Amino acid sequence: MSSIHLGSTIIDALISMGTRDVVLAPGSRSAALALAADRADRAGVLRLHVRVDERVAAFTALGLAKAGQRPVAVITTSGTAVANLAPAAMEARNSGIPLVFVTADRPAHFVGTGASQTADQLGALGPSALGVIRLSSESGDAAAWAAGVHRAVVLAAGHRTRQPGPVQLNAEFAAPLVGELPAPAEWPLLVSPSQPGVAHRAERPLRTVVLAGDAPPEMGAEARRVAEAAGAPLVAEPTSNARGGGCAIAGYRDLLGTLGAEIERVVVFGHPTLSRPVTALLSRPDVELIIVSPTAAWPDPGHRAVVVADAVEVPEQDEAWLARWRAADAATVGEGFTQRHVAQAVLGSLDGGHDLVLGSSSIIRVADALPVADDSPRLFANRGVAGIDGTIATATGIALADARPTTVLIGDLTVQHDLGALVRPTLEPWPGLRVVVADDDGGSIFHTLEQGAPDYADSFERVFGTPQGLDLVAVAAAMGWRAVRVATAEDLGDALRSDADFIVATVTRPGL
Ligand SMILES: Cc1ncc(C[n+]2csc(CCOP(=O)(O)OP(=O)(O)O)c2C)c(N)n1
Ligand SMILES: [Mg+2]
Repeated sequence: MSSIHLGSTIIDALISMGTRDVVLAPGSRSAALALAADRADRAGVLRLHVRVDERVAAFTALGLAKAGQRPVAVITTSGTAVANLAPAAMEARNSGIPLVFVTADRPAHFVGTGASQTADQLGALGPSALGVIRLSSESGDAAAWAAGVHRAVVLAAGHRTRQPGPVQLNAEFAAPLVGELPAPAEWPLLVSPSQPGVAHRAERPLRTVVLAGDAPPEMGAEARRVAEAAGAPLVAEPTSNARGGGCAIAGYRDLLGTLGAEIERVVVFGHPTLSRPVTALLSRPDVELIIVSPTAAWPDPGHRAVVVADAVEVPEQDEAWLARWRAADAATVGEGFTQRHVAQAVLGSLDGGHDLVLGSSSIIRVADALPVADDSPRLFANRGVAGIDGTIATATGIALADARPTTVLIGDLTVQHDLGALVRPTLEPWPGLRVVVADDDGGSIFHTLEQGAPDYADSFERVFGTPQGLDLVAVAAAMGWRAVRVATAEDLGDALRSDADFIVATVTRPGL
């Protein structure tokens, strides 16, 4: 892929998203965009307007968008050209006019080196931009670039937010800047304007799986309802709050490698992040990907979404399709005393009247592979960026919100990231919170990742495992918690039935 491909794809995707007017202020870095826009103008699919001064170009676009009531794109070269968009951007932001500022840039590694016409131009429009979307000819492919344009246009148009305005689409072009234009391509994305309750009807009778990632309880319930109404297999991460009923498939990670090949459509609810087989599924070009999202920040890391909607109706599935998934489904907890046993015991001790907050390391993935439970607590985790910080404090907030009994189940390093949250202020109301720690003295998740390979064994413990040898029972007890340590499933069961509010389960670390 090259700069001419990037320029061509941006123009094609703008056209696919309904852009009819583009204003160009010429330069060198933006050459591929200029050539592609000129070709589209000659083909009659776009009106190209050329202005020398970027400030004039931007205000011209503002007028076109104001009267035309659809997003207009402005193309500039790199450097001070971008800053000249600011006045029109400010006006557009404050009058709600949809503009996509396509700012050509040098590859990031040139910024700050004294390279010609190069400055840090990200955020050059300051608070006027509703968002900044970044593309580079040196990373991703045409589908990824088109997906960036989709987001820019949808954000500028306010389709999902009801707040139109200016967006910066910053595109890094590496040399060579010109070349033979690839054939024009179409990049359709059906984004329904935000209309809660209006469902997209997926008409074609494709073999469908409903995929539910991290989601609030109401969205999880809707994912489960859609799967059950259609009789479709339900792949539900633990904090999807959808993981229950006859359609939920506990052992989906393994099955995606076999039956997964036959999937023709995936309907996504929430924010799936937990496993590589799911990430791979979301990147497959042969799968029709429908995203159910109430916002403009729909998840689509594989850049394959074809529909974004508030709700969806899926045609009824052939019974054999679900039956095959169910027949192959299996989930076991195995021998010994591991994170799996802890997760299963904790989940098994809680019903729908409880809340459970899961730490964002191995424990949530372990919970993801457990058998589907009949009566599950409401589940939460910080999966936005999957940090292991602030988990206990988050759980106290969740417990305070609804005054429901709340358990937080986390790894030992995750506890250490948030020791401050164990301090209970004497003058403050404190919620009913219990902490359960799966203590394997270090970060066991890294054993399952690339750095867990034998090649890195010499460095592993020091720079990934990081055992601290901390007596977490003593730490918690010093802060006034009723803390106990357990090392067997039986003792854990007893502790969960006791009034202990800080339970440290010493588990074996995989790989040791
Ligand atoms: C704030 C933050 N720092 C670092 C990381 C990287 N990280 C992810 S998991 C992990 C180790 C977690 O260890 P532990 O809580 O003991 O859980 P385990 O993997 O042993 O189950 C680290 C350091 C992160 N996600 N967030
Ligand atoms: Mg650990």
